[in-house]
Amino acid sequence: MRLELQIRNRMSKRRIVRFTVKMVLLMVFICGILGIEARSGGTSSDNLALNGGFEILVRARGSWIEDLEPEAWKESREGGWEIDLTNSQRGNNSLKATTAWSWFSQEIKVEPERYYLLEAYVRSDATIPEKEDYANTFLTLESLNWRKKVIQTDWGIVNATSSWQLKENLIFTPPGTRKIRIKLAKRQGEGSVWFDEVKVINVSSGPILNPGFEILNEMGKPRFWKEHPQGGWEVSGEEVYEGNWAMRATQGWSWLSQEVPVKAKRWYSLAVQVKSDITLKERTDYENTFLTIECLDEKGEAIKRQWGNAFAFAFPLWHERENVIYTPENTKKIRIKLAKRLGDGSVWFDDVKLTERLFLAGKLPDKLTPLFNVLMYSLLVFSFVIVVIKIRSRKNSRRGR
Ligand SMILES: [Ca+2]
Ligand SMILES: [Ca+2]
Repeated sequence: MRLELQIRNRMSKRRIVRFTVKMVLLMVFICGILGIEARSGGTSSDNLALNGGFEILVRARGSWIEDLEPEAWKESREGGWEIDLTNSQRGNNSLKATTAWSWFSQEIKVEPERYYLLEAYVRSDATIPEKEDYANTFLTLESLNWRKKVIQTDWGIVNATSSWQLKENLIFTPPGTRKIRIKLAKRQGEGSVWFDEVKVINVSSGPILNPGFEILNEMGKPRFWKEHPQGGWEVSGEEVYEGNWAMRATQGWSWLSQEVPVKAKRWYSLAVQVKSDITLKERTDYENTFLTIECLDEKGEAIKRQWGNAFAFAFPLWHERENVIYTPENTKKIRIKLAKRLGDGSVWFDDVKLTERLFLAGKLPDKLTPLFNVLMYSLLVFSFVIVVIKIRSRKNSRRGR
């Protein structure tokens, strides 16, 4: 009898262990799925293009001889493309185009309504000395929908010169975009064009480009932002909310602006991290900061404006200030305009966010995350309770014997 009990006891313990292991595995599985979900939603500075340096070569399909071609790329029928093993910007190889309007292409999965930047190093011997801006090269991007139909073409015509230079094409993918197709080509002229180090980068997680002022140009100014001629804007490396850089305004009514494509008849919220060293004077309505929003029509004319006067405090902590606007009919874009308004001193800006405030649009991952968390914790608690109940019932049944 005692032996039987011991065996039963051992078996029930095994069952509990098995059950717990199963639950843990399930949790790990769910966490894995969630992790992937969270990552796919964010911005990435990674190169989305494969084999952008043309270093990986494979045997060409259907070729009689051992003809090599760069992996992941497709050559159009017009041909005229060669791998150049003697001349490269980086690595061993570059790609040489000898025939005009013959494409070398690659398709990449992307998200709609995002900014993508195509960068490539180009050089050419197809220049005409008397013409300075002789556009001989295509860095074209086509946006494709789910039927692989081209819904937008951004030609990206650039001028390659005799030395390697970085050229780019920035695009905003229209709604319905599933993929973009990179298309490299020589455009015109006698001679060849070389390509190397092709990159495609997602440059915004939301609608604003360079929202934290982290990408600077050769002049040390934040890319994609336009500075008013009155100036007074500085890149600040000391006072920073996030990352390496913030922007400091010293001149009142001098705008730092960016235009963003938006939808009509929607609510939008502009939220910016600010701080200031302007000290309070006797006036009570001493608003030192502008977070202005303008709604622009098709012609780029401002059809509505919300000044967004705000007060940035003069103590050493960053805080968020917000301005909200409803876009009228015919709105195509919003122009964000940041500025210092009044007072002696500076206002600092960082982490500019524009969000649409309608249902869950554009906020889905944020809204879903807590739901998944609740789901996961309840599963954990549930499995724990089950284990406890099982142990108790075993004990009770043993006592009953
Ligand atoms: Ca290369
Ligand atoms: Ca920053």
